[in-house]
Amino acid sequence: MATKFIVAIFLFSALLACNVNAQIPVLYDVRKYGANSGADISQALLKAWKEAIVSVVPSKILIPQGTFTVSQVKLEGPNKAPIELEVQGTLKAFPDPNQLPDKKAEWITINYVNYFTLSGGGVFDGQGQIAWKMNDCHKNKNCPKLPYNLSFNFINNSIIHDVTTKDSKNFHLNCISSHNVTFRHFTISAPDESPNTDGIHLGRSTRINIIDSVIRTGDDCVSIGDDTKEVHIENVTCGPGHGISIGSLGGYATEKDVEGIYVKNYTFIGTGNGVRVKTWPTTPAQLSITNLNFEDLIMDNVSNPIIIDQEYCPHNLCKRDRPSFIKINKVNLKNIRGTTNSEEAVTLLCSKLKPCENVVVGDIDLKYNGNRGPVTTKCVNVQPTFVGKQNPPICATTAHSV
Ligand SMILES: *[C@@H]1O[C@H](CO)[C@@H](O)[C@H](O)[C@H]1NC(C)=O
Ligand SMILES: *[C@@H]1O[C@H](CO)[C@@H](O)[C@H](O)[C@H]1NC(C)=O
Ligand SMILES: *[C@@H]1O[C@H](CO)[C@@H](O)[C@H](O)[C@H]1NC(C)=O
Ligand SMILES: *[C@@H]1O[C@H](CO)[C@@H](O)[C@H](O)[C@H]1NC(C)=O
Ligand SMILES: *[C@@H]1O[C@H](CO)[C@@H](O)[C@H](O)[C@H]1NC(C)=O
Ligand SMILES: CC(=O)N[C@H]1CO[C@H](CO)[C@@H](O)[C@@H]1O
Repeated sequence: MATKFIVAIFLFSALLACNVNAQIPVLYDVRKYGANSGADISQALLKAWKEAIVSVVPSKILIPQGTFTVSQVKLEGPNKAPIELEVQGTLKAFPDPNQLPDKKAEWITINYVNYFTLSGGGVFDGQGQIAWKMNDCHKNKNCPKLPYNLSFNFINNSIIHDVTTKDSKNFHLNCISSHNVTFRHFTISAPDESPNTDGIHLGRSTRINIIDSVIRTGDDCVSIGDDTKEVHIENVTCGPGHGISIGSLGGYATEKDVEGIYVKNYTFIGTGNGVRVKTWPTTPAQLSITNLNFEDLIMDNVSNPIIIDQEYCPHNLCKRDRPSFIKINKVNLKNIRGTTNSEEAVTLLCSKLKPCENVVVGDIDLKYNGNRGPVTTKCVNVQPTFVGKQNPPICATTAHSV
């Protein structure tokens, strides 16, 4: 009798466990909350979200196919169970950035969630065309700040896949203070001439994966800010755009280390830079940048395929009296092929105060498709180890100037 009872309990728990795993999420369709195409669905989306985040079983919020306006929305956790936002349709921002109810906040913000999934094949259309014309930040230090398109902060164990962000008013996606987040089949598109439209900006985060994605934009495709560790970027195409940037770093004394950046099978098409590390001179920050791995990269008509610049000072708007305090250590550049349209294909310009260490450059084959030639490797305050094929030829002298 007792055995039978135990077996029954065992079966019952097994059934329950099975059920939890295979659970179909509870559906929250925004149409049930008053969303209809043409109108602003922000309130309906927020209502659906507020019900979904308190659910103790997995939930899914659905934005069906169609075109919807979202004026601005902030979706925040904490959530009690896994939560998914499935966007099948196109979400459009108001074209004029002055119409954002809160001009200082992002268009769509998702904060403080765990086990969140964004999916659905839909499009986030930031309608940036008017905002870009208002951007004069290249000549005006007090230029009005325009919001990011999407902002996902303090999110853990989350997946963003099969969605497109288009024509953002500023950076497309800002992802700060997040851990274990994967972007897959994530498409970013904005024209070449759109200013400051960085693709994905990461900061203060760990274990971020960006895979199987396409980024076309007017600024950095991916930019990595301070206190970021273990970023894996694989099978991504970037261009137009400015490539992948680590930094700029050193602007603030409170900045923390960057460590473990892996970029593999990445194609750059007509970009200003390929991979770039930039640190400001004359700054109080003392952090280090360690363990950078750039492997199997294809450069198609890129201006600066590989550049470490520890004297970064755009538009000459900085002091240059002291070298950078930032230490760059352990850099692997391996199997980088294609074409460059500037003579300086590989530039390793390190700090006199903190020379770069443990830099390995292997199997580089970059052809110059201009006519000023010859194409060169520039090394300052660094003595790289060269292995395998070297075109351009390795830097002949290691200058200790600057
Ligand atoms: C995410 O993880 C960090 C670090 O483990 C933790 O401090 C934070 O509370 C987590 N956030 C959520 C929303 O679970
Ligand atoms: C990272 O997040 C994914 C997606 O939610 C999850 O499946 C995986 O278990 C997480 N990894 C860890 C170590 O928590
Ligand atoms: C690489 O990414 C592209 C774009 O998303 C995708 O079509 C392709 O299947 C990916 N390749 C592999 C080997 O996964
Ligand atoms: C490498 O990238 C190219 C171009 O994006 C893609 O076609 C190919 O499938 C990728 N290979 C792997 C192994 O991801
Ligand atoms: C390469 O890029 C330069 C400058 O961006 C451009 O003028 C030129 O037309 C491009 N060449 C090819 C072959 O795409
Ligand atoms: C609230 C918030 O995070 N606003 C950000 C919007 O985007 C600009 C840059 O475009 C940031 O400076 C703001 O902090």
